[in-house]
Amino acid sequence: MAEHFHLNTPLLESVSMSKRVGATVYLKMENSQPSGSFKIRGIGHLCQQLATQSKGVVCSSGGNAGMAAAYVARKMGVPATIIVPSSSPQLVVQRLQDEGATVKIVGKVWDDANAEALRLAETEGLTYVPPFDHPLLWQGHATMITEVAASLGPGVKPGAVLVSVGGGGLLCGVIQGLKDTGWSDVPIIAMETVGADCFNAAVKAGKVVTLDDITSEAKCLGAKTVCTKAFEYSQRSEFTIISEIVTDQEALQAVETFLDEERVLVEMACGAALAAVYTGLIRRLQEEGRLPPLLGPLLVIVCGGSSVDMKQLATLKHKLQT
Ligand code: PLV
Repeated sequence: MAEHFHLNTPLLESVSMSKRVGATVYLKMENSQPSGSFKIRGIGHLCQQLATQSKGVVCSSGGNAGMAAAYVARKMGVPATIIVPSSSPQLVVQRLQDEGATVKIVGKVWDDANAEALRLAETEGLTYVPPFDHPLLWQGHATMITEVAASLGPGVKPGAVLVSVGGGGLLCGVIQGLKDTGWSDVPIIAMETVGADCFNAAVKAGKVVTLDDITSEAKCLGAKTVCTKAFEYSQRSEFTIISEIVTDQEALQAVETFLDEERVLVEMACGAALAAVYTGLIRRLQEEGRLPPLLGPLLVIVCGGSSVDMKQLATLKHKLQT
């Protein structure tokens, strides 16, 4: 990739997480990207390929894809329209507007907002920026794994990779990156919250399924249907993808513990992955023989997220206590 919008993010060793897991834990700090999440990698790459001559981009988002699209569009001098569902907190709308985007609130969940984005692309001739389902996004996201390989140096390979799954774009990008690096045999733990678990539902059903509704507060994991590519990967024997779910309470608790111990605030979409460490799930998977003993470090993708501040954290805590 020539010029790009994303940064080479730090790879930090977490002493407290390593203690919990019983193996070295490395954190890929995607929260420190411009726009606050890994999304900038894929969306930056996609926009460079598809939007240089564009009269405007339109992106449907739970928040973070929109933040990335708005940032990239501003840098490219192209107008951005971001469609978010009513479930996205007000602070997301504000942050998108601060990025210079036009924001429209349409429908209750991301799928509704996406229908409107597709309609606008068609009727207004805008360039459609999908949040998770496009090969250019996966190619862009894959750079995070090649960066990890460069940071770890020759001879060091992760024992497993921990990611969150919304629509599956991050998962597809990580797999693409593992393939690019010659690490296809590294198991992946794919985390979702109960009520935003379209990948887990597809894996269980043996086919892509559409959830009736999104009931989780991890709204940025809230796609009702996982992208086909992510499901296909789960069916292929050359990859080990372990799909697991945590409760909203566990994801939120993970956000708080991460803030306390690592001094970084992320949103619940990211907390879902972190919860695999804090709830002891990783150890449990090893004890059950579902995850091999970690022969290398555990790589945690800290996907980040801008849909959080101290007020939103307090709101979520209150909501999930009752
Ligand atoms: N969020 C998408 C989809 O929302 C969005 O529009 O921003 N972690 C964070 C912080 C995220 O924002 C997302 C996706 C994910 C993880 C999951 O990534 P995915 O969708 O590529 O699996 C509905």
